[in-house]
Amino acid sequence: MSSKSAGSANTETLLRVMADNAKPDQLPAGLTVEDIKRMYEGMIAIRAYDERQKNLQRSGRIGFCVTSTGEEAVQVGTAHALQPNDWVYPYYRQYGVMMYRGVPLNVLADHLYGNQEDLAKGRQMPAHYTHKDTHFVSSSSVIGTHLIHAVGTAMAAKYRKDPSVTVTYIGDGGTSSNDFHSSLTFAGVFKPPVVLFIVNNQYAISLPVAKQCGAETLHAKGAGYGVPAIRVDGNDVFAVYQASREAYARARAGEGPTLIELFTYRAGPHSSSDDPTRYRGKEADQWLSEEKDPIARARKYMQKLGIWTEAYEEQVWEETRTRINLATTEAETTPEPSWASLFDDVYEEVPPALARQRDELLETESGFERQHEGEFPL
Ligand SMILES: Cc1ncc(C[n+]2csc(CCOP(=O)(O)OP(=O)(O)O)c2C)c(N)n1
Repeated sequence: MSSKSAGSANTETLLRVMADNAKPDQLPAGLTVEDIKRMYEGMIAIRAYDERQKNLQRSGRIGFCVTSTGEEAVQVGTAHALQPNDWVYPYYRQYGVMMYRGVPLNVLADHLYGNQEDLAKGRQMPAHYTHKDTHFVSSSSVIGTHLIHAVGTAMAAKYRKDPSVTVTYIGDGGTSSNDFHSSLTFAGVFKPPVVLFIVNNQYAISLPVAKQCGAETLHAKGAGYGVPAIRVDGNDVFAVYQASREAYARARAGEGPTLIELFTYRAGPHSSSDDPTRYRGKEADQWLSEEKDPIARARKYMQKLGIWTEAYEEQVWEETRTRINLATTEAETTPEPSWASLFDDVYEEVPPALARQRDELLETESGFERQHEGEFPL
């Protein structure tokens, strides 16, 4: 019997591609130099977006944000292997998958501000992105519920002989939810084309994973449900890609579900409302060191392949920051949704009592604006 817990790295059980310091003698399976650069740039885009979100929140220009610093490889590695018709059921920390699938930055920025262009019309909690055209399903704040929807979507695809794969993500904390149990039960029995990623970033807000789960690893949970499982170094973008690609291929070939634990670390706070210094020491800094940071590791690998220069690095950062700043500046100057839009999408024909309330509200809104004109500049 082992006394190791799901919180330890247990590195011998982790799938890795960037495992040693040797110069790679070939590119990672399935990837070209262009792919590698695209993945690297995708990780930088997430890091830069987080940097911007954090600054906007700290300066009071947006109310709330969720970042994923340190978890960029999880998002890019899993997204790179997806096909356009596949379905994504994220939780709040995987907006990078949406960015990587080509959703314009304005879509993300508009949601951050909840303005009138926000696809959720300012009604969702911030950081709960959605994008219908890329099959990025709006996440629920209630931990775990989306896993059931994901497995159901995959069951429907199997029934309709639709070749899409459904992927979903859950945190280490989320693996304790009832819905994790229900979804794994259905996945194991009906064997739909679904891939479930456990993002083991080692904390559920302040609770370390060792207090969340008594098993040695989180991927061990798959065996109990008859779902093949693998544990991957979640800061090795090429290993994440390799495991994802193989699992998606299995799903597409009718071989059923896979559970993949991605071992990583949440280097930032849980959200902008959290202060991690209250429950952990300086360990977060180590996870952004040259040895552990997923971006630094990919950079070193690219250096060894001879496909990275400082000029390239500077150019990528500068272009990325410019694009992000432009999108957030535009979002900031876009008006907020009108009060009357509260009444949209509820009834096909607004009932008379509700119509009266809407009209009263509209009068109040215009009266309020007249009274306070110029008092609330953006
Ligand atoms: C059913 C439910 N219980 C509790 C919460 C409060 N809550 C929000 S996020 C969170 C922690 C989730 O941690 P984890 O699943 O490890 O994901 P992470 O945020 O670390 O990426 C909790 C407990 C909730 N939203 N839903």
